[in-house]
Amino acid sequence: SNELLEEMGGMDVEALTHSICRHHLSNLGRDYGRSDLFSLYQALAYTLRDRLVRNWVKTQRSYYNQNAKSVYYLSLEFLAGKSLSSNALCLGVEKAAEEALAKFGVTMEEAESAEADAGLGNGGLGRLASCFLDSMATLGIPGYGYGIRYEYGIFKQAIENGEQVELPDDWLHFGNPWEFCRRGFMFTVHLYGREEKYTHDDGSEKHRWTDTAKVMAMPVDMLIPGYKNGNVINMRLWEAQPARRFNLDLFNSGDYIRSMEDAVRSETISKVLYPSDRLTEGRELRLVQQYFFVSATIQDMMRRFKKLKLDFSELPNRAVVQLNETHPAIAIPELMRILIDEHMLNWDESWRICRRTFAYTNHTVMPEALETWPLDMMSKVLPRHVSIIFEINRRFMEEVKSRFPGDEDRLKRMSIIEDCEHPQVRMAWLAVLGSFTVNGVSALHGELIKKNIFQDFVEMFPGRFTSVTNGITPRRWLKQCNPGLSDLITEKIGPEWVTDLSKLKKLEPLADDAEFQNSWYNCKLQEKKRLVEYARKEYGIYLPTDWLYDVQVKRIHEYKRQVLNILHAITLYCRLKNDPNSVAVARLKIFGGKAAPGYFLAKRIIRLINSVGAVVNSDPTVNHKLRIAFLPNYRVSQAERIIPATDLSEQISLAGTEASGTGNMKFALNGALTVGTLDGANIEIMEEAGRENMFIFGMDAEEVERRKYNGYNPSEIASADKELAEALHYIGDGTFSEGDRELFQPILDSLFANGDQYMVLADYRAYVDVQDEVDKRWLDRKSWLRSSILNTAGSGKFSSDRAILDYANSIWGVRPMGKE
Ligand code: DL6
Repeated sequence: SNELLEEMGGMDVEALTHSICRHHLSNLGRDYGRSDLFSLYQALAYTLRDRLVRNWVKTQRSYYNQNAKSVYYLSLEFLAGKSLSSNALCLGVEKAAEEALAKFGVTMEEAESAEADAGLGNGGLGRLASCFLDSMATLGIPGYGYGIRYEYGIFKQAIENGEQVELPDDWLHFGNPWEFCRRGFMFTVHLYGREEKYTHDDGSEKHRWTDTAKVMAMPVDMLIPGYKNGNVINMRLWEAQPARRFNLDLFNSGDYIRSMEDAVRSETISKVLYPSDRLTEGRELRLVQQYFFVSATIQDMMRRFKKLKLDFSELPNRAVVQLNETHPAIAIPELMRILIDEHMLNWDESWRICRRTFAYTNHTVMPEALETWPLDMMSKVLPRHVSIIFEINRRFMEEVKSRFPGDEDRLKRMSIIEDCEHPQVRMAWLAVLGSFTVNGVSALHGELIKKNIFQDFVEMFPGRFTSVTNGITPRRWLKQCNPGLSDLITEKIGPEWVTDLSKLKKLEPLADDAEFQNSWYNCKLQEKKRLVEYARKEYGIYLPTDWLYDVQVKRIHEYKRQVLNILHAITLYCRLKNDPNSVAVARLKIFGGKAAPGYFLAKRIIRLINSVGAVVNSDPTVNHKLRIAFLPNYRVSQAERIIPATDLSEQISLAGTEASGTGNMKFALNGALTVGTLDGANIEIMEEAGRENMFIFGMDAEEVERRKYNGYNPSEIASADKELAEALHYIGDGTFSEGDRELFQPILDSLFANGDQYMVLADYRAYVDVQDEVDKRWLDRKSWLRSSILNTAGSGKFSSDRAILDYANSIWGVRPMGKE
């Protein structure tokens, strides 16, 4: 059988070309002499998938033979983006694939333009999950990603009349050549029904979940290669299928439509990703999605474990389940249910096993983003689980009572069931109780969650809380997206940085080298030219080339403070209107990002950005020094074009609100200087790159707290700052809305009537002043380039390889596997 595996693996141009032709015939059913861009993309994808599956089989055999403990990374979101270039890169066939495609008259870039982004996530949380899989494969950490194969990923954003319009993301329309659908390996998932008591053969009282509705979960695997190491792991995404395609009785009685209803209802479960990234919507379908993928995943885990024929107490030595946020936290009562109801273990044994199997990552500091489910809804969808959650809570409340006798308030605060008019199940409390470790995603965030949301739990379980700073994969976010800079770096310090990012430190001595600086500058310019071309071709947007590229791309959210950035733009506009020579640096402000479809204010902010842009860009007294571009439909593949071209990275959230950020790391890695607050991982970037190589401004998290405590008055600030008052005035007086004074009133209301929750006005002056510093530095080209190089040199810590090794060592108890 190994011979067969070897046969499939030719990596040279000839073998790839042969395989591309063969797939045109055998998979696409067409003549390779009549290929087109899309068929070439597909055929090359199949060609690479052959090589991936061969390595996957070898990897899985090797892990199995080494009795490896496996990581189950459970995430409702994976933001994979495109796979063609990254798979070719990891397989080490980029050049051969390029040459093979050239025989058909096509470049790799062109072929990849035919691929749809796999956008199965909202933003940072989903992209983090994909970077983590890349690093697990690269490091040889045995593991799986588990999630949902949404038929529709994050919506496509179009901009019409300056406003966001959402369109469905039909990414599977032409099929997905990367995946393997494993129809033969489905699991049944139960829902609804009721809990029933019965007497077991041994006389004990037991429970079972009965009269359930059933739906099938079909595994669909996407293969994730490590970087040039022959390892391949899989991301297993579940697709919902009806338990019965149609109801034969109804069909026979002539009710064709009703006979199909069950099928449609089942398929709805994996139909669409919820496009809200932090406010929980509390919708039943979302809860069903969560349980659906958790149930199938835990069944898959137990199937593998049972093959080992070990005692259940061994489970935590063979598997660790990392919960990416609380979205999969229902896995805790699910494993309890399986052990108690199906395998007849007692409560204490089962709880010990659970508590040693699960770990939970928290990704948010904001209490309103903590997930809760209405108890009545959960009782309807998952009656047995609710009963288990009550028992977990009952025992826990006993523990709290004995530790803190008479402290009723504490009991209320810590109860998993929030006792109010419409009782809620607090998923974060469940996740904390059922996990052996809870981690934040940056040093600051790790401390903040201990101080605020989890304070009571820290008192009871002080050793349970830690933090692991996020990371990004250097393969996609430098090597692949910025080939010019990658080659320059490799030429100077060798190629080891790709798998050991700390090696970038070796660039430090070159930071002042004039020749190196020049080459560095040229790489940036090259990437700007690429972006200019991309924006023209994709969106008909014309960008100037050699300006300062000032970029804020991320989800649109009040706490991320795009409004602060636009206030700065308006201030520059005012200065230029007063005196066209008052601004020294020509600056292009680029914005990008989606707003949750139901988030009114975020959508209005998009409108404001575009409206200011329209006025600025068409005003000749201004547009020689300032332009504003909103690039529609921000996504992974677009980020790969924008980030390498960026000079200035905007990371301006209110201190204490952004858990970590990962965009900030991508920009710094690609040599952008950050203008940022002391928030999330910005602080650690500053520690690594040096404060003098960034533009830190505004309040830190403690000052924010103090200021709030002492009473914060935005109106006072606005009236005391002339430039700020002027900028706000123009938002309100119709300058950017063709005289319409109502259009942006909601934004002004958020800043005044609603108390400026994210303290935009409090940080305005510091922000504008630090932007003046940016201009000064930009004019001192050598100094700018020095800082740019030092940002890249200081990015070693932000590799997802480091993050995964942290998880592996301090949480998972797994080690990278050697080759057999
Ligand atoms: O940890 C990944 C990413 C962080 O970098 C961001 O700072 C944080 O906002 C984001 N959190 C979420 C919370 N989502 N929910 N639910 O997306 O996580």
